[in-house]
Amino acid sequence: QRTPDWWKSAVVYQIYPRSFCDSTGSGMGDIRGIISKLDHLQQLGVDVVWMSPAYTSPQDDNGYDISDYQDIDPLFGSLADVDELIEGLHSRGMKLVMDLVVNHSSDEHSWFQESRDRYSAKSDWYWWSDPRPGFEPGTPGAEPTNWASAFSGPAWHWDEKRGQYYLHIFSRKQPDLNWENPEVRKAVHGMMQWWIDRGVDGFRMDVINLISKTLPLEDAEVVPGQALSFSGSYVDGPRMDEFLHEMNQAVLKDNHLLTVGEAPGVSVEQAAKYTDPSREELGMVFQFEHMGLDEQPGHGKWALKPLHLPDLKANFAKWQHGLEGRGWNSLYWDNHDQPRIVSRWGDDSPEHRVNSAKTLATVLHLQKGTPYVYQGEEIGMTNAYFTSIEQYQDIEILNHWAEATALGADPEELLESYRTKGRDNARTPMLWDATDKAGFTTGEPWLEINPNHTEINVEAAVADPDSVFHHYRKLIGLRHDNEVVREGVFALLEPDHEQLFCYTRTVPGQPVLLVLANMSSQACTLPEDLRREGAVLLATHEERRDDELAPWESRIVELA
Ligand code: TEU
Repeated sequence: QRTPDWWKSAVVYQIYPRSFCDSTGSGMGDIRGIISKLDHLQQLGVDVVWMSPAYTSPQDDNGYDISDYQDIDPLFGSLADVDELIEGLHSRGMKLVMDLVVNHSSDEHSWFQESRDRYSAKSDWYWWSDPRPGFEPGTPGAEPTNWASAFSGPAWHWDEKRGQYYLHIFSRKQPDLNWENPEVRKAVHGMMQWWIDRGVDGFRMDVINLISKTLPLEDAEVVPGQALSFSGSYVDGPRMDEFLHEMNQAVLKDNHLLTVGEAPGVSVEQAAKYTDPSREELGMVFQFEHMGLDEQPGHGKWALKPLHLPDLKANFAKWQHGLEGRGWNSLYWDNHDQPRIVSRWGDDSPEHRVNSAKTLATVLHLQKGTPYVYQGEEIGMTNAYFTSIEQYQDIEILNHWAEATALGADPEELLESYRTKGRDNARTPMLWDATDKAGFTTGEPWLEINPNHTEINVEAAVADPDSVFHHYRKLIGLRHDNEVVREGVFALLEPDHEQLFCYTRTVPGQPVLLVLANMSSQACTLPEDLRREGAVLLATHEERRDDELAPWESRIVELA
């Protein structure tokens, strides 16, 4: 029942299972909890659920460290629960996309355990290497290259049993698979086919643009003061197109699956290749350029810098134009790795939270591409505002804290960075109602529930016709019902304006759509040429002036 390119008119909802809904009282969300909330997703109008990993895992990186790709961790339920979830989604006209995490496995995967024996059949399934010549194993500098892990420390770990180092771009419990080995690629294809046969409608591919490493593995150039993680020669490597096309031909082609490759560091040019239908690689990618606009370039995510709106508008325009007629954009603000957008680039004060969440949604969803809604984004959930390191659970934060405080960093500065950009901001439990555990669990939640759930929760949002929830529902409806929203060519207006985000979408022969948005907490005069007549398809404010936008006011106008 999947037609070609069905996913180009779809809206995807991302579920982070451990924080969505707990059906057992364990304090962790689970698959039966998701099944119990399918009516909420149907009411929202989303077409696809992307479920973050629930596979067997030691949970070192919350399930992005997989020890069995073809089983479900008892924490989340069973394969039978997944079958029931697929049935529940399909019976509602929705689809399921699974997370494919194959740049690395868990070190507890049987493949890795076998590979630790250098004479085993899987000896070459991971990146093993001798110490740097002249260095004793386990001594600083003995690592084969100077690459840093994304989760602090070196990207190589010494394995006593094998007597060699192994590469781990992420945590030491996430060894990188060796994609140069055709047996590895074949095993991944087989696992994907197994899930496709089970009824899965697509894959979100975790850091897929890291699987091809430039050989030989060499030291990264050291730029004083610049972050070393992601500086190695493993982003968009030389065999990426070959590996993706091979995967496409093996399991994706003719299945009309949704495929989205998470691609940290990907350029527009490379993304145009990855998503060019004639190349038969991927349908779309998650690019990260806009996510880096509030950090000091080259200094990593914790080096904060205020967002300059013209930079954001220029980046969106670059990607809209860069993929127009060549590939296809994904559109996102939030996911389980990013802080919540209404706190990050909106205004989550009681006065402005609702309108800023709505306006942020409008300027994203009216662009060309497939929008992704992260759990809680549809009700304007905010950051967690933790005040002590003990409240955090994310390995990325905890490892950075240990490393940075040991080097003398100011703890309060670090906590401000984590409050602003930390991944746990997105991982606090979903807020279903105003009861003391927000309807998420009857037990002790694995991560603190945001105390503002008394005002911000699904029950209140669904009951309030002016809520963020109903604004998302209407935006999703506009995409389903309006060809210009799906196909219209994007054109940015007022690129240098520091409050306004305005653009048009055009399909020849159809009314032009004009998006007007004030992305600030101050009122803003509308330039003369933007005061255009036309039907208002969706607005944040009932009372509207034609010469001024109120703080966080936006509207979509079908030009007469
Ligand atoms: O994320 C990869 C990635 O680029 C992010 O981890 C990012 O580098 C980091 O979060 C900076 O904020 C994917 C998954 O989405 C993430 O949850 C995993 O931790 C990571 O890969 C390893 O699997």
